Amino acid sequence: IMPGWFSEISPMWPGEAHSLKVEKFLFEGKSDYQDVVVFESATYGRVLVLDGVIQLTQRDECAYQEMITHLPLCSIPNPKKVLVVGGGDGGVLREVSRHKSIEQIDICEIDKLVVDVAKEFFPDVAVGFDDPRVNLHIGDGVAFLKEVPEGTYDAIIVDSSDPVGPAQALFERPFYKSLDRALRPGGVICTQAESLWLHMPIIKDIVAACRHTFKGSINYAWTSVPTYPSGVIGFMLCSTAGPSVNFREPCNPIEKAMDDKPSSRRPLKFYNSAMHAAAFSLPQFAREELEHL
Ligand code: AAT
Repeated sequence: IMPGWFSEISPMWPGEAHSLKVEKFLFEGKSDYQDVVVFESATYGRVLVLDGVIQLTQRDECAYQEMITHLPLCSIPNPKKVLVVGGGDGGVLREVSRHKSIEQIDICEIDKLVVDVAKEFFPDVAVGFDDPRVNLHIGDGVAFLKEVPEGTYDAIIVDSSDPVGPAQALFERPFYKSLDRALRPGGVICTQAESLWLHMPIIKDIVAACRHTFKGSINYAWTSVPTYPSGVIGFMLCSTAGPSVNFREPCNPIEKAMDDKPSSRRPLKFYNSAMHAAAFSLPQFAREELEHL
């Protein structure tokens, strides 16, 4: 490990570690769930790290937060009620609130320290909490979903950390079942679904579990996020039984979906309809491994 640099080391990506030069450590704390660190990097702005794993940087958070949100919300007409699981930094909330059809945004984040740290160190991300449609619940997403009445949400976005630690249950079959139950017919989920370069066995498990659970369409999408392991991240998009959803051709394009009222939110930096369509093109090795699951 080089002095003055942060290296992201984990058994989830053995033999490699992306490193960022540290200008200054801004926060180091420990919650009931995880170690929380914020540092100022030389080239990616401020960085949020949980249990040694990068969750976001100021420079590239736009790619992940915009894609994980607008891929599902632009794929259904008139989304009104949305649930976010994880996402305690507020970035996904910021993106959901761009949609003018939205009436209610619930969020269930396990770790209050993530919310507090985001509000202090990442105001451009935590701005998502300022929307009056947002209801924050601090608790485990698995327990929260058990209490949700059947058919409540149009879309559920699972912005979760990797399947080691508090997020492990968010990658298991009973949790997918509870998502399916919580959605209205034709409702959609979008979950953080790891890297094609590193996690093919995990991705195969996710796809198989979703095929088993969701009776609508099942699609894997991916995009580029330079500070995530291997520089890419994927998303699992599924719809329930009911009105069919074609994720590849968004029926609710972002230009029409977005609020046209003047707003303090920054404009989109990453997502557009061409990026949406492109996200579903998979490299040959992935196509071969995923198509017959
Ligand atoms: N938008 C930033 C990216 C994230 S954040 C993941 C969030 O999920 C964290 O705030 C974490 O505290 C929360 N979380 C973990 N487990 C649970 C749970 N069981 N219930 C509710 N919230 C939970 C993801 C970055 C992906 C990194 C890829 N390597």
